[in-house]
Amino acid sequence: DRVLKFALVGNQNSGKTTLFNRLTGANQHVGNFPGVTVDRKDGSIIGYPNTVITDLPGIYSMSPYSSEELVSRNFVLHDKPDAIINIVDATNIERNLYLTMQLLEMDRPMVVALNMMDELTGNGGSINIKKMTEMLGVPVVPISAAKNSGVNELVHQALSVAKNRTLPKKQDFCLEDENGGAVHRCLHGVGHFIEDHAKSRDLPVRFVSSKIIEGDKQIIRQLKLDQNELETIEHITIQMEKERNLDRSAAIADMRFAYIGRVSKECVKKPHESKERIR
Ligand code: GDP
Ligand code: MG
Ligand code: K
Repeated sequence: DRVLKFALVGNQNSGKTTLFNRLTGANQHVGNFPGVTVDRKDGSIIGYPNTVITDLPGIYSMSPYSSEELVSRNFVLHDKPDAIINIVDATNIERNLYLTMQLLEMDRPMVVALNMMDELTGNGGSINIKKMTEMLGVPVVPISAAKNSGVNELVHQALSVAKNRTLPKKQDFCLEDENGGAVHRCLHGVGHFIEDHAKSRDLPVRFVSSKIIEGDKQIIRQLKLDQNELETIEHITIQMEKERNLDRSAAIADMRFAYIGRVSKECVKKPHESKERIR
């Protein structure tokens, strides 16, 4: 059997280390990512010697502004883990899903480990897991890494998407893009334009499109776009900024947060306010 590679990705304080320790026990080794002083931990999942899980640095975004962010996205783009395990703090869901949205764009097999469920439910909150699975297009597994609940089911789902190479179901995150779908049109326009460049370099079209619109120099360099192509993309992007009345980065972020807002509204029952708990 081939070795299945997993990447553990999440925000700081989402419980990544706690989960990694649960998954690997003593089967860990510690190192460094090449060229940067970012810690790297690898281990095999207990009971599955033909697996390697890599604990990536805690990050909020897949932008290129820190070594941690670059290490994480290069790992997903170039090392191509068989599946991503995205750990999300269920008590801080809107903030954590910002990274999830970008991971989904990377179009790799993925599961969401919804952590800290003990804390959320302990405070009277709840999450509609079926609905969230539907809206994100990947399996969502409620867990408590600290209490060791849900972890077996998480392993089961992660092995399943990795073995079957199950990609996220295509969702249109631009649904909330009012003003006549300007961001939607821009993403599709740019996507169409760079599709061949991206595919020939085995890069995910949707992720690359949003990064180019955001002006990401590393991705632009990797795609080897010529001056004419860059000018066309700039033209499409300026058009979108005018229609949306936001700058490019704000418009892309706004689109992600609008979708997150909908996921949260439809799937999450927040813990009671303390006043209500007393009553
Ligand atoms: P990391 O920064 O993502 O590596 O997060 P850690 O694993 O260090 O966890 C951050 C804090 O959250 C620690 O105090 C953990 O004990 C706590 N924690 C982790 N998982 C859970 C959980 O499932 N439930 C609760 N209530 N706390 C947790
Ligand atoms: Mg940690
Ligand atoms: K906490």
